[in-house]
Formats: sequence, structure tokens, C-alpha cells
Amino acid sequence: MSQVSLSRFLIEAQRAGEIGADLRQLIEVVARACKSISHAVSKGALGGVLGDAGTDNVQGEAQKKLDVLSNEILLEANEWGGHLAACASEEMDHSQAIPNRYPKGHYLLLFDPLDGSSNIDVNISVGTIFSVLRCPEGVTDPQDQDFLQPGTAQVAAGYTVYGPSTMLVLTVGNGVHAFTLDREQGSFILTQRNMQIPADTKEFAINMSNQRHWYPPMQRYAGELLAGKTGLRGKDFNMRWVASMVADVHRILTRGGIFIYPRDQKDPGKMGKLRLMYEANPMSMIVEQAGGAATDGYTRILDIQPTQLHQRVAVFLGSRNEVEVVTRYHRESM
Ligand code: AHM
Ligand code: MG
Repeated sequence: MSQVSLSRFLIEAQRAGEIGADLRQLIEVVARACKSISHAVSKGALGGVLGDAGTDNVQGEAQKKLDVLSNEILLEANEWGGHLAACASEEMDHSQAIPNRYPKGHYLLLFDPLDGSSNIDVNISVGTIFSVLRCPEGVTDPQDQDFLQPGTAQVAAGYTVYGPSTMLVLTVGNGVHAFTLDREQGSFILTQRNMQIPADTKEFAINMSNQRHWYPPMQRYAGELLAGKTGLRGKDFNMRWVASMVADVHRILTRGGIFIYPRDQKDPGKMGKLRLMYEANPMSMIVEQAGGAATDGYTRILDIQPTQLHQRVAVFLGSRNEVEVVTRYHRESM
């Protein structure tokens, strides 16, 4: 069978009535921007893109040059096509409406332009995460509050992982499909249809250095995993932590696992590290579409009603049965 490019895949999805022309164009544009980011990331030191930008983002985190560059690439690619009403990003304090000189579309795009920033300078996989929402009916000049829709309202979500190969993983609500960038042709080629996360796993992903700060249900769960064969779970678990959510989630989509970033007592006011709107929500939609589960320990992440654009959330996602156990431990401790 001939290769299926992302463009062909999207046109076929449009013909099947799964997406409209606007959404198809939007995804094509995001994919094109990701190709540019992939190019910049792969040049590394030769492209002069490593190191700090010398600025902080709204959450007080130091921005890397590639964070800023990737944000600009995504904004520029998306502003003139007529498919978007506004964008919001981890790297911008507030959402940004499409400039008046361009036609406005019906969608809102959120992104983490370069996730896993601490890995940029050490040549380890990083990624881009994106989420697409509808602009509320009758809103012509979208503001931050127009983005505050639960994850169930997402019409598409995806990520691109810039690893040994560049892969784009996408859902428009009809399964999860993976595309590998063919650098010679310059196009994303479908390499896996309908990714499925096994319900059971023997692998977990967590930053163990935070253990002393965790709350009791998390201590209970991790303790059981670490006890392995001799403990309650009766099997040994392996651990992997890339510290790029995109790479960790990609591994879980490929072979199963549970990814955890809990809330902890180091900073009790902080609801976790990861951001709901452009990290947890798109990843949760992808994981659920692949047969996995995603909660904040208590609630399905996609059901959370956001109150702030940059709000944080605890994240437990991946193999269904494992997410179920750790969620039960949290609920039991209430
Ligand atoms: P970033 O968006 O600033 O890169 O932060 C998010 C990243 C995730 O990709 C990753 O799972 C986590 O932060 C790693 O955190 P830690 O450094 O605590 O291990
Ligand atoms: Mg991030």
C-alpha cells in the first residue's frame, strides 16, 4: 500500500465527516510549524539555539532560546490562515487574538511550544503539545476566559516528539494515530493507526527525588510499586523518567506505563507542576482515545472546569488499571 501522508489522512478524515476544512487546515499548519521546530531543535549548537533566552515566563520559569523561538514559529504559522480566533501558550502571560488584518476563524489553539525545556541543552528528546477548542458562539474578540473550557470540549489534541525521529501523534476524537517525519520528503507519514495503551503495566514514570514531599496516598502507591514481587502487588516494576512529558507519554502510548506528577507538600499551594490547559488536557484526551485513563488523583482530568489559563494540576495517566489503583488510594484517603 502506498504511504499515507498527514495531508491525505486529514483529507480522508474530512471526507468521512470527522473534521471540517478549517480544522484540517489548522492541524496542517500546526504540523508545518512543528517541522520548523524540529529543524531548529536538530541543529542544536550549530544553529545557535541552545541556552537561556534571559527572560522568564508567567510562571517565573527561565525561558530557553528554543522556548521563545518555538513559540514564535507557532504564532507566525497560525496567524494568517483564517482558521483561528486566538492562541494561548505556556510562554505567554495572556491569550493572543489573531491580528485584525487577518480573517478570524472559529477555533482556539493552546500549546506548550517546547515541553521538557530542561532537556534542550543536553540533547535529550523534547516536544510540542497542542490542544484545539471551539471559540464560544458570538465571541469575536476572544479573551483568556473564553479558553476556560473543560478538556471534554477539545476537538483535537496532539504532540510532536523531537527524538531520534520526529513523530506527530494526533487525535480528532476518533482514535490516536502516529506520523513519522520523513525528512527527505518533508512530510509526516502515517506509521501507526489506532495506538492502544495496554490496560496493565510494569513500568512507572515519576520524579522520585520528590518522594519525601508526597502526600500519604502517593507514598502508599509508590511503596507498593517499589516493594515489587515481595510486596502486595506481587510483581516487579521498572522505572523510567525522561523529564520530558512528551517523551514519557510517547513511551506509554507505545508500550504502556503510568505517568505521575503528583501534588506535593513542598509547595502545598501549588496544585502540581504540570499545566491543565496545554499539557494535561491534550495528553489526557490522547491517552483516553488510546484506551488509557487520566485523573488528578480524584477526578477525570477532562472533566475539570478550568478557572485560570495557566492553572496547574496533579497528573496520573496511562495504563487504565494502574491509574484506577492510584486514584482509588487517593479517594480512600479523603
Ligand atoms: P516545561 O513545560 O517547563 O518543560 O515543564 C514540564 C516538564 C515536563 O515535560 C516533565 O514531565 C516535567 O516538567 C519534569 O519535571 P522535573 O524537572 O521535576 O522532573
Ligand atoms: Mg511543558
